Amino acid sequence: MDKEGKRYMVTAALPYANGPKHIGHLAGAYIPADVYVRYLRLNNRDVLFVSGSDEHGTAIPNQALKENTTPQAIIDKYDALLRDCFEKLGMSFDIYHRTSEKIHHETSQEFFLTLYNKGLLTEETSEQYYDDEAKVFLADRYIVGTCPKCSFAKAYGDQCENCGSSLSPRELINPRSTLSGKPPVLKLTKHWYLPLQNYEDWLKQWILESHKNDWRPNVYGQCKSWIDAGLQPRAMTRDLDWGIKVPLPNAEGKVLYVWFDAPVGYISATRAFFKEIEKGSFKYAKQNRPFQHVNNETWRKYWQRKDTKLVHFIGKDNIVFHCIIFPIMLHATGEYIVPDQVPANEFMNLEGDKMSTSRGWSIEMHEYLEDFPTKPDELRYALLTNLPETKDSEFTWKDFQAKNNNELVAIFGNFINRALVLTQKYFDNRVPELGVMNEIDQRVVTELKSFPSRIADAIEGYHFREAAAHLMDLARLGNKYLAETEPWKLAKTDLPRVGTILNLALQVSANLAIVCEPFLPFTSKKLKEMLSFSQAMDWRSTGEINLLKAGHGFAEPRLLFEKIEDLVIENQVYKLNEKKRKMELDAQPVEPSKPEISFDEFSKMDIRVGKILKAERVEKSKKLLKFQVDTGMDTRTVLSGIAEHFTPEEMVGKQVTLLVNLAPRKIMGFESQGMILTAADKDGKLRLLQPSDVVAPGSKIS
Ligand code: B3M
Ligand code: ZN
Repeated sequence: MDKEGKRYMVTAALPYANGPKHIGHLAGAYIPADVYVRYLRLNNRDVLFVSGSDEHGTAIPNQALKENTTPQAIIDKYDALLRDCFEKLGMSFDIYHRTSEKIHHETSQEFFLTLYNKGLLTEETSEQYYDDEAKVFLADRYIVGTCPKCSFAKAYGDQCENCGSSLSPRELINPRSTLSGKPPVLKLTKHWYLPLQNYEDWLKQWILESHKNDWRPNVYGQCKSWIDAGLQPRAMTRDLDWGIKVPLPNAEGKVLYVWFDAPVGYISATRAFFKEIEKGSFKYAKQNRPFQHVNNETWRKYWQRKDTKLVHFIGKDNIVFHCIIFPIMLHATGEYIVPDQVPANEFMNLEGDKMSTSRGWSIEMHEYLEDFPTKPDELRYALLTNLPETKDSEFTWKDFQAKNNNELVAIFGNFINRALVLTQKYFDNRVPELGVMNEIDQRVVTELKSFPSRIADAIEGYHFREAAAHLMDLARLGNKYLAETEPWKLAKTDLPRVGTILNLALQVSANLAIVCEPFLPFTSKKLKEMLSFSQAMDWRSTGEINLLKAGHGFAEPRLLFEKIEDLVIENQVYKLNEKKRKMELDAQPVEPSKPEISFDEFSKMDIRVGKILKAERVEKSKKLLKFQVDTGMDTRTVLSGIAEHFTPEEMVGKQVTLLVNLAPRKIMGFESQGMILTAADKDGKLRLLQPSDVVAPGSKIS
C-alpha cells in the first residue's frame, strides 16, 4: 500500500443522538481522526472528513420514553448538543450531518435496493420475540434472562455481560421483556437478510491476507475470530416505527436496521457536502479548503475510485460493523471501495472504573466544556497522550492536571514565553539577525529538522499517542536550548550572540505553531497570532529555520497555557463521585407514603424556626447532640440524633426547623423539649431543613 493516497475519505463514527457523549468517545474516535485530517490538510492532500448524528435505532424512541417526549425532540436536542461540543473542541469535520435528513433516507433506500435488485438479499419469515403488552417486536437488547452458559440472571438477548458470551435471544432461560417485565411471546415476522457467509472467502483474502500486517492487532484479531467462527445471515430490517422505511411493497411497519443505515450515513454526508458546496449555501458543511468543478457526481470520487483511501475511525465496540458487515455491503454492490484502514481504539477508563454515562461515572463533553470553556486543547492533549491505542487506558483528573502543568505549561508554554519575552526585552519585539552558529546551535538545527518527519511517520502509521509525544519533545528541545545557552546572561556582553540564540528559538516557535496545529488547533492559532505569522500554514515548510525573517515584528506575548490548581482538580473528583451517588439514589425507589391524616391532625403540630445557640456532644453517645435553641418564645434544650452528620461547631448559629409542641422526652438523662426536622436522602444522609432566607426565631411553619 502506498504511503500517500491520492484522495482520502475519513470518517468518524456517527454518535447516537440519544444522549450526551463522554470524553472516552473523544479518545476513541474523534480526536485521533481530527489529528489525522488536519495533518493531511496541512500537507495539501485531498481529504474529506465526515461524521454526523446517528438518529435511528431503538435507542432513540427508548430515550424518548424515558424523557417523556417524542423521538424527534430527542434527536433535535442531542444533535444540537453534540454538534456544539464538537465545534468547541475543534473537530474540523467538512460536514457533520444527520441521518434524519431526506438525502440520507434516499441514499440508504437506494443502497438497499441496489443489493435487493441484484438478488443479494434473502427474504425469511421467522419467529421473533414480541411484547404483547407494549405491542412491539423486541430488539435483542430489550430481552433479559438467565445466561445458558454461566447462569447470570441479567444477561441480554445479544450478550452476557458476566461471561462475555455472545448470545441470541432464544438461548436465554426465562426471558423477560425489559419494556413490560413480562415474558415475551414468539410471533412470525418477515425480514430481509444479508448472507454474510457468502463473503467469507473474500473476507479471508481481503482482511486475513492483505491486512495482516497493517491493521492493528486488536482490530485484526477481532475480525479473525468472527471469520473463524463462521458467519451467518444477518437481518438488515427491523419491525419498528422509527427509522428509514424499507423501500419495498409489503414492507409495512418495517425499517432498515440501524447498522445498515448508519454507515451509509458516511456516504450521504459526502453527497450532502458536495451539494452544499455546489449551491454555495451551507447548513451542515464547512469549506475547510477550496473545491473545484463540483457536481452531482463528485461524491463518487471519494467512494468509488480505487485511488481513494477510506479510513474509519471508531471505538472497539464498532469493529464488526466497520470491518465485516459494512465492507460486505460496499463490496457486494460492485461499485464501492472498502476501507484501507480501521484504526479502532480500545476503551478509556475513568478514575479506576469503566466509563459509563448511565451509571454517572463519566465526564461528558459538555460538562468538561462548561467547567473549562477556554481549555479545549488541554483536554485534547491529555487524551492524545493517553490514547487507548493498544490496550485500555485510564483518564484521571490528577493526570490531566499533570499533563497541563508539567508539559503544556512548564515545557511548551514556558519555552514560547521565554523566547518571546526575551525578544521583546532585547530586540523590541523584532526577530534578531542570525549570526555565526556554534555547535549547540547546529545541533538544535539538525534536531529540529528531524521532527516533522518523525511526527508525520507516527501520524501516517496511526500512532497518535507517539506523535503527540514527539510534539512535546520538540518544545522540550527549544526549552533545553534556552536553558543551556542562557541568553539572559549574555545580553550585557554579547548582544549579537543573544540575537542568534533568540532567532533560532523563534524559528523553533514558528515550527511549533505549524506542527502543533493538528493536535492543539486553538494553541496553534494563538501562537501564530503572537508571532504575527501570516504565511499559509504548510507542513512541508517545517523543519527549517527560515520561517521568520530577521526584522519581522510581532505582537505582545501572552501566556499560552495556565496552571491548574489542586483545588480545581479536587472539585472535579468530588463532582464525579457526587454525580454517581446521585444517579444511584435516583435509581432507588422512594419509600411509600404513610396512611392519610386529616387537616385537624396536621394542624395540631406546631412547627417553628429556631436558632441554635449552643451545641455539644452527649457523653457516651455516638449519635446524640445536645442543643440550646432560641425558639423566639424561650430558650430550650433539644436532643437530636444527628451527631454522625453534623459537628457541634458547624451547628452553632444555624437556623433549624423545630417541632415545638412535642411532649418532652428523657434521653440519656436529659430532657429534650422539641424535635429538629431533617431530610433523609435514600442513602440515609441527613440535611437540615432551613428557610431560604434568615427569619426571626419563632416564625411559624405551615
Ligand atoms: N451510533 C454506535 C455508537 O455510537 C453507532 C455508530 C455508528 S457509526 C456508522 O457506538
Ligand atoms: Zn454468561
